Amino acid sequence: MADTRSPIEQRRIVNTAIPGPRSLELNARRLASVAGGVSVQLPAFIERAQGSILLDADGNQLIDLGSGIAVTGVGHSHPKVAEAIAAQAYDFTHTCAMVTPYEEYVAVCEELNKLTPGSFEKHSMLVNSGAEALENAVKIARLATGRQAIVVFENAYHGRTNLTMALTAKNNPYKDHFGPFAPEIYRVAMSYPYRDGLSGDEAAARAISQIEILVGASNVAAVLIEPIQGEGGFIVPAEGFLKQITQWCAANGSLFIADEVQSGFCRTGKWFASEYEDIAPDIITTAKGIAAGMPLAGVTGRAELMDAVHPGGLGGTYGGNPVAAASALASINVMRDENLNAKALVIEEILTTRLAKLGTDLECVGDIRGRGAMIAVELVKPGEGKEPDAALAKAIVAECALEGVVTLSTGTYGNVLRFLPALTIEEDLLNEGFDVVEAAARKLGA
Ligand code: PLZ
Repeated sequence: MADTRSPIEQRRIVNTAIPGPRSLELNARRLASVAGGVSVQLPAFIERAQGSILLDADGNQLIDLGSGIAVTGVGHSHPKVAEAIAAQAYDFTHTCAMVTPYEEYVAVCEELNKLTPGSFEKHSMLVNSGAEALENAVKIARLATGRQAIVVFENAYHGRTNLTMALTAKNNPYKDHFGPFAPEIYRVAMSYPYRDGLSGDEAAARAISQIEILVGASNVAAVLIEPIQGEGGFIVPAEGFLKQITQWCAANGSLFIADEVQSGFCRTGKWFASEYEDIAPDIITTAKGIAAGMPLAGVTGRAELMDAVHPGGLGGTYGGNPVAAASALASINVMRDENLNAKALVIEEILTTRLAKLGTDLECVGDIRGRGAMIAVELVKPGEGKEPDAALAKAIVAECALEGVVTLSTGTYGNVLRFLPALTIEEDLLNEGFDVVEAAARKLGA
């Protein structure tokens, strides 16, 4: 089942304008057939991808610094993952885990229970997407505590389904005119060191006071947070903030749920970003990096919480699909065998050093933050006001695309340029990709 074609060389090639003529033809078909609400950042149609290179329909080879939004941490079509997927597809592709089970589902749950922080007994369930994991985490937390309120934070992103839209902070594009939204969701202030200047203790005291005054401690089923906010702008809360919140939860009978959908699976240089703050969430949601792009997500939590739900209360047709589960098992082995936590830290060193250098030359570099291979730069207008510069972020992303480098912007204000390369990216290729970003920033920024 091995791929007999020659591998895609890990280098950038720009043959045509990007998107090129063949991609433009395909894009015309897309516009004529795909719902307009599903938008595309860069209509370069991909035919194959390997490692950190996307090969498009016009023969261009793009350096991928986004990993499909933090998904292909092990690189595109890692041979061990591709082979595991193919082998499982020949064995069987579906039985429905609720009808007749299979070992792969159990094995992924065993890995999740083992790898997530917390030495207590854990159980897991598998679903198809990050949003679905969040939906189930909330269901479990409400049933297990007998309470209804869910506390979330400014800048949060948790998905696009009805419940998760309510959990997500930003209106446009995620929520605009899609209401009414689910009730019993309360939003409090996030620790955002660059913009609020508060210590972890101060920011936690502010959030806890809001919870106690606006919600009431005894109503809170769970406090839900991304340990590093992803779509919000790679916001790393001040040290101690998360710990204080977990302690408040423990003291008040509320659960602490960490959404590690974006930050999990070696992305930050540890298996889970929660480990940096030495916290053990009661429930953790995972997706994205877990299965190299096959749709798989998980909810992992204290066994007594996960088992509080009546048999049959959790499930879904495809949850823990065998092909996706086989991909997860192979991906997790790659993470272990190739020590991708260490690789993420090398990426952090390269990106933060180069961004810091850029920051000494350019006033638009407001803040550099993140951990591991989850690094971002917040762009601001020159001057003291830290005024977000979303147009600059957008222009840099567009300029990089023309030069064959895929980057992503993010953030509540849309002014954050984020880097999410595959953890397996070769250093030379990462540096070449960043050369392009740097040239674009120097050309367009001040
Ligand atoms: N929780 C922390 O980052 C997905 C969203 C892209 P799904 N982030 C990328 C977009 O615009 O739709 C995400 C996340 C965190 C939950 C989710 C949701 O995961 O697999 O997209 O449902």
